[in-house]
Amino acid sequence: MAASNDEVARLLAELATLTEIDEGDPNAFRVRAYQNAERAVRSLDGPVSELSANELAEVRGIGKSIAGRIREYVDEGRIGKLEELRAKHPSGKRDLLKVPGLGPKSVQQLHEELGITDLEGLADALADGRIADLPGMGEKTVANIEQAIEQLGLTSKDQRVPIATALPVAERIVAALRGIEGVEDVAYAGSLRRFREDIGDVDVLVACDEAAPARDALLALDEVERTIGSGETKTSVVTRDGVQVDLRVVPPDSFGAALLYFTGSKAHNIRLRQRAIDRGWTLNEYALAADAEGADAPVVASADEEAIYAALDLPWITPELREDDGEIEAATGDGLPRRLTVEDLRGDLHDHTDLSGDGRDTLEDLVAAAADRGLAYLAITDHAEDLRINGVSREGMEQQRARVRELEQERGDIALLHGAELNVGVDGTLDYDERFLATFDWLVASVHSHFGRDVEEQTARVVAAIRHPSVTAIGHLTGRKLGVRPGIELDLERVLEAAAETGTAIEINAALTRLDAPVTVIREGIRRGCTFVISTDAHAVDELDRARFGVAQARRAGLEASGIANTRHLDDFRRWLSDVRGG
Ligand code: DGT
Ligand code: CA
Ligand code: CA
Ligand code: ZN
Repeated sequence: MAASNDEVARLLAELATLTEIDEGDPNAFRVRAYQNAERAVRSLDGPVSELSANELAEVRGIGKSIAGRIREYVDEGRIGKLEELRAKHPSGKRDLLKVPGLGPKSVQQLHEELGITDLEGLADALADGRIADLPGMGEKTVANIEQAIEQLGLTSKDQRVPIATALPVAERIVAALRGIEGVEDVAYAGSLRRFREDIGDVDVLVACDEAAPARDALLALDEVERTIGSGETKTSVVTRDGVQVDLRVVPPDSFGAALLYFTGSKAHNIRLRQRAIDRGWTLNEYALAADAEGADAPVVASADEEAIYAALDLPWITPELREDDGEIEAATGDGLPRRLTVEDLRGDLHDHTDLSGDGRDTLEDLVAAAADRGLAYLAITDHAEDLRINGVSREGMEQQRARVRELEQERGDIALLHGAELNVGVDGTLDYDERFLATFDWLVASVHSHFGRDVEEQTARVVAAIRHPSVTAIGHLTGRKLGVRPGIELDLERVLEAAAETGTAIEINAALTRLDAPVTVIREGIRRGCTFVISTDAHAVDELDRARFGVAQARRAGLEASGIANTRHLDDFRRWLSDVRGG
C-alpha cells in the first residue's frame, strides 16, 4: 500500500522531535525544516507518494534533503536517519520532553550526566536528590518537575495518556486491522469508547475465527514500538507515542458480548450482570446465556450489544454514559437523554481562516468545505486585534466582512455569519470599541491570557464578557489543555447563572486537546438552563471533522439537541440569536 500523506507527516513530526533532542535546541534549523515539511505534506492536495524527489523539493516548505528522506520512505518503507535517531533516543526520553520545564538541553544533560532515559529514572533521581545536585538545576526547577510529575501522573506505573494522543492511535489501528482477510469487525472499547479524557490503555477488539492474522498485522505496524506480551487471544504493545494497546481477538459470534464487557465501565458491567442474574442468566465476555451447567448453555444474546441490552429489558445505552452514574436507572424509567449525533449539528460557530496568523486555509476553502459537509451556516471568527501574534485589525475585519457577504451571495448554498474571537482581558474588557463590536453577526469571547489569576478575578472577567451585549458565546470556558495545563479557576455558580440569564451560549470546544467546557460544567449548565453551542474551532479545513468529538463530549454530559443552539434550523437559529443580542 502506498504511504499516505498522514503517515509521512507523522514521521516528519517524529524526526523533528528526535532532532530537537539530538541537537538540544528546539529552534535548530533542522528541527524547523522538519516541522515546515510536515505542514507542507499535510496541506498537499494530492498523494505525496506520487511525487518524485525533484517535484517534492519544489513544494514550498520541503528542502532537497527532506525530499530525499520522503522518497526513501515511499520507496523502501523506512528512513535510515529516523531509525538511527530512534535507536539513539528511546521513547522514554521523548516522554521527558513532555515535562514542563524540561527542554531538549536538560533532557540531554540528564542522559549524559545521570544516565536518565525515562520518567521512572527521573522520579528516582528526584527522590534521591541527584537532580538537585546537577549544575544549573535550581530549587525552583526541581520543585516544578516534582509537581509536574505528580499532577500529570507521569510516572510509568500509572501513566495515562490524554485522549488527544490515544484516539488517533486507536483509529489508525482499527483502520489497519479492518482490511485483513477473515476479520469481520473491529472496534476500540474501554475508556476510550466511553470518551474519557485520559486513557490508561486502548482496548481493541477484532472479530475473527483466527487470532494470528490480526496479531501479526498489529506487530508489523511501524508505530508499534515494543511488545509487552502476546498470548493466544490477547496481545499488548506500546506505540511510539507511548500508548499501550491491548488487542483481543474474539469469535464473531461473541463480538457484541465482548464489546460490552471490554467497554465497561466495570461498575456498569456489574449492574448489567446483576440484571442477568436476576433473570436466572449469566453475562460474561462471551455471551448472555441461560445458566445451565457446562459450556453449552443456551445463548440468549451475544453477537450484538443492542440485543443483550434488549434481553435485559434496557434500551442500548450510549458508551459515553456507561459509568453507573444513574444511566441504568434512567434507562429503566425512560429517562435517558435523547442521543445526540453529529448529523444534529446544522452550523459551526467558531472557525478561523488564514487571516488569523494561526489559521491555515483561505476563507473560500473553509466555506467550501463547510458546505461540502452539509452545514447550513458557518461563522467566521478570526482572532481579534488584542491577540499579539495573530490578531486582526479593524480594517482587516472590515475587508473580510465585505468578502464574506460577497461569497455568501456567490455561493448561495450556505449562510455566513461574520464574527470574531475576542480576547477577554484580565479586567473583562474586550477588543475594538463598543460600536464596532455591535456590527458583528456573532462574537465568541475567550480567555487567552492571565491563566494564573485567582478565582475572584477570573470569575469577574468571564461574567463581564458573558454580560456584554454583543457577545454571543464564551469560547473554551476554562482554557484547559488536557494533560498540559488545568483550566482557570471559576465560580461556576456565578458564571452559569449569568449565562442562563443573558442567553449567552457556553461553547463545547471540540478540539480533543481541549474538550472545554468540561463534562461536569456542562451538566451543571443543563441544570441551570444554559444554552450551548458545539464548535470545532477549526484552524484548517480538516478540523471541521472534529465536530464529532464535541458531540461525544455533549453525550457524556447527557446534553440533548434541544439545549444546543447550532442544532437549530437557520431560521430558528436566527430568531434565537436576535433574542440573545436584544436581551
Ligand atoms: P483505562 O484503560 O484505565 O483507561 O480504563 P478501562 O475502562 O479501559 O479499563 P481496562 O482497560 O482495565 O479494561 C477495559 C474494560 O474491561 C473495563 O472498562 C471493564 C472491563 N473489565 C476489566 N476488568 C474487569 C473486571 O474485573 N470485571 C468486569 N466486570 N469488567 C472488567
Ligand atoms: Ca483501557
Ligand atoms: Ca486494557
Ligand atoms: Zn479559536
